[in-house]
Amino acid sequence: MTTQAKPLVGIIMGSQSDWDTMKNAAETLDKLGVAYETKIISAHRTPDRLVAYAQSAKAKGLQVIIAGAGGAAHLPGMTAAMSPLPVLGVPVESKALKGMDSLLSIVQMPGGVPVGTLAIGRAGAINAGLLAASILALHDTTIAKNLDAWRANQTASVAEEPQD
Ligand code: RP5
Repeated sequence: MTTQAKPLVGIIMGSQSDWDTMKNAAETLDKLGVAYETKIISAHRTPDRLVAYAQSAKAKGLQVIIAGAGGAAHLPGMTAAMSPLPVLGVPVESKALKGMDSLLSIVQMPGGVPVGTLAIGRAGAINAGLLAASILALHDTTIAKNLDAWRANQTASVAEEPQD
């Protein structure tokens, strides 16, 4: 998906160590037929890369940014500060504080600079992919159909009774 079509979603993360979590967003977009790109961009270690990416994201055709980071997780908020695109923040689970630090860093944005904050870890990354697709589906009938099918499949996969 990343090489065949023009990316509509940018999945960015603060470190290689975030990929285990953020690949769940990528895999979700794969299932929904949404083209994306993935980049490591650290708000603290590569600030110039962050500025360049956030300021050019819309002009190069991206429509949604998913940003994952852990600990002092400033990447989603700083991206939202510099880009008009919707930014979905994924708090990556940290070793020291289990991702509570990441969650609070991402969710407590000041009024005027929104980040749509998801759950800590894998669930948040999956839901960020689904939410990005639902935003794109407002104007893309193929993605809308894929999303409807994904949801129907999920519903059908839930058993009525538990088993041993
Ligand atoms: C954050 O620091 C990253 O998003 C990552 O979650 C955390 C730890 O990074 P590494 O020390 O593993 O590179 O900036």
